[in-house]
This record gives sequence, C-alpha cells and structure tokens, in this order.
Amino acid sequence: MNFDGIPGPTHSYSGLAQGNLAAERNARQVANPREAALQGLAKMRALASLGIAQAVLPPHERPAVWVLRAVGFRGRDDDVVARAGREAPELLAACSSAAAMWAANAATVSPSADCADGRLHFTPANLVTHLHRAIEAETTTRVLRAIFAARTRFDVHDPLPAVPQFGDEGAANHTRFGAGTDRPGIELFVFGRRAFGPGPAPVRYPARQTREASEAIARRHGLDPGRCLFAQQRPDAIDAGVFHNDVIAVGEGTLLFCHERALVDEPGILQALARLVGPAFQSIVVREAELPLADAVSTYLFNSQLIARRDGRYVLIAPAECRAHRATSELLDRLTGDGGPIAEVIVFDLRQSMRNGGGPACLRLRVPMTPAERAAMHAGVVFDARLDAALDGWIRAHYRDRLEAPDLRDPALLDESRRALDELTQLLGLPAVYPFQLEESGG
Ligand code: SUG
Repeated sequence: MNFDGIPGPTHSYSGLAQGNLAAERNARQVANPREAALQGLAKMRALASLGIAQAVLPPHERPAVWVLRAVGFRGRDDDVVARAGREAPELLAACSSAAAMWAANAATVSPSADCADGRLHFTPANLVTHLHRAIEAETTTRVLRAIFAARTRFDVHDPLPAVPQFGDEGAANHTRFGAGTDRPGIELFVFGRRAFGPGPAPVRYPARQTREASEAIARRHGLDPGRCLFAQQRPDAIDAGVFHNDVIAVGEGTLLFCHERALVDEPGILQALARLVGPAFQSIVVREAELPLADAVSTYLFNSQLIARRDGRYVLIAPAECRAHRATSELLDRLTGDGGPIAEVIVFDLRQSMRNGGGPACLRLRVPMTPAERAAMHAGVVFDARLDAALDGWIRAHYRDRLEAPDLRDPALLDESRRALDELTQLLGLPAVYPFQLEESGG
C-alpha cells in the first residue's frame, strides 16, 4: 500500500533545505497550498484507479508553536507566532513548513517476511539534518502508532537518537527488493557518509543519512544480515543536488532504475543485488552520456514511482517536468519502446511540491502488507471514492490559494490550520495526534 502525504495548509517556499537545489532556487516564491494538496490528491486518485492500494498520511500541525515556545517565545499562541515573525522570521518559516507531505521521509519500513519476529517494522525518521524536518518525527511516530496500533502485528519504533551520527531520512534511502510479502526480500540501505571512521563525504552539501543509522535500523527491525546491503551515495552526486538516494534511483519488485553516478562502486552493488535478489533481478542504468546528472536532478526523472503490472512489466509514474525536457523525454520513449521492463510512463503535474524538491516518489511511503496486516491496520486512512470526495471538499473548504513569507505571521493561519486538522482527524477516524488536540484533552 502506498501512503501519500497530504500537503498541509501552510505549504510554502522558504528555502530551508540545504543541498536541495529546487528548494533553494524557489525560495520566497508565492506558494499555492490548495493546488499542492489537489495535485497530490489527483495522483492518489490516478494510482488508485490503476488498482494500487492507496492510503493517506495527514499533514502536521503548523506553525509548530511548541517549538517556538521551546526556544523562548512566550505568551498566547498568537503572540508567540507574531513575535517569532518579527524577531526570528527564519525560525517561524521552519516551524511553518509543510514538509511532512514528503512521506518517503516519514519512516523506514521492513515487511514482516523480512523481520525475525514476523511483525511489520517501522522506524520513523529523525530527520536531524534540518530543523524544519526534525520536528516531524514526534507527530509521525504518533500517527504511525495510531494507524498501525495492533502490537501483535506491527512495531513502530521510536526514531533513532536525534544526533548527527544517526542522521536518518527514512525510506528515501531504502529499497526493498523481492517479489512479494510472503517471502523474505533484500533490503538495500543507501547512506551518504559514515559517522565514525574515515571515508569519502561530500564537501558542499550535507550527507543526511549515516551508515550507522542504516545499520541500526536493520538491527532493530531484526533483518537477516545476509539479506541486507549497505551502499554509499557518491559524494559528488550529493554535491550536485542528490540530497536523498530517491533523487537518483528507484527500485521496486525485482527492478532497479538508476543513474550511473548514484552509488560508490555501483557495478559491485548491482552484482550483489543480482546474486541476492536472484535471476529475476533487472537493472536499467542510465549513463551520463545519455542524461547528465544535472539534468536528472532538474527533471527528477528518478524520483518516479515504479508500479508492477500483472504481466511483470512496470509503469513509471514520473513528474511532468520529464516530458518538458527533450533529452529526458526521448530517453523515456526509448525505454518504453525497447520491450524492456518499463512498459509505460504516466506523468503528473506536481509542480507545487516539485518546486520544493519533492516528486512523485517523495510523496509516498510504501508499506508492503499481507492481507492479514491490511485487515489489522486502521481502515479510516485508506483511500477510496468516499475519502477522495471528502478530501476534495475538505481541501477546498480550508486551504488558501496563495501563501508567501509575510502570511506566515498571520495568526489566522494558525487557527485555520488547526480547524482543518481537527476536521481531518475526524474524517480519517484518527485519535488525537496533534499537540493542540493533546493539550485540549489534557494528554
Ligand atoms: O527535505 N524539501 C524537502 C524535499 C524532500 C523530498 N523527499 C524525498 N526526496 N524523498 C527536503 O529537502 C524544502 C522546504 C522549503 O524550503 O520550504 C524541503 O524541505
């Protein structure tokens, strides 16, 4: 099942993510939160109509008044926001970010067939590299625990210790290969640097994931070390804007689609994957001569979703930007025309999210589930025609169609956002998950 994050009512362009070229470039543009949410909804609707099991993850409470209080702002909630807006606008921007929409960074997920105790394991990402993302971990943990509450089947761990040595960005740096959920698969963890000991590291931009974080996740999920691979991102790729591995590679089932400059010793990793995944393993490696890394980063070709079809071939769900770029569009035509594993390409206009460096793959978290697990999860978040219509109405009723930096200071935005989220919690049948709801209920 794909869990898509819903872009929240404070979606904005604040240039908060270092090394994310789109976000840096579009800083201080005017955002349209309503359009962002509707674009996400359209993608979910289309994937559901392809027969993909689809669910939603709710946006987080923003601005995060509790974070502003933690750094010394006092008074009523609206005073806290107003004062932060005057005295520390960059802090208010970070505390207003709707970045939780990028569900690929919510958690790392290991299907039950891979885990020693036979449960489905989640490690919510600590996202320590950036303030505006680190504040997601607490709510994400609460939301996942509400959806996957059955302890006999699910284990939602605490995030890893929130220190640079355990920098963790979740499923954006993790791919599970294998044919289904009834047999153990192979888990590929991609890291940007080692926290301890020597090793190559980027010089310009941060490497957000450490090897130690990936190893800790494999250990706590109870994975078989013989079925895990740890691969390093190329530091020069990170310095060229590849802030997560899912900006340059996507894998699903038995297929890996990536750029040749994604990983250190990429041929060695491909060989290991072929050995571990078995004869069904296929890879499509795009060469620098076909598509330079810079173009792959600007079109976000690899931030696509791969959807397995019944005939064993795949549909590539790509951002519309790929068709607007000649070399990328021609590459897509060659891929679908050569009888290879990718049979079809469908593009989506996700421009609102894309301007912050979030493509189709960033917006979803894959949760491989058995039918019994599916039956045990909270059903209220599952996307169907009823939820589709309800979300459409909810977005149109609560979201603004224009948001820029000065608007973040508007105390009405805090009220609007809380009202919207309160209604959404009811729509999804979730318990209290937001700080403002927990305070009200004395939790
Ligand atoms: O962490 N952008 C996000 C984009 C995350 C994309 N996710 C994956 N690749 N899986 C990030 O860089 C920009 C927010 C701003 O600048 O307002 C931002 O956080």
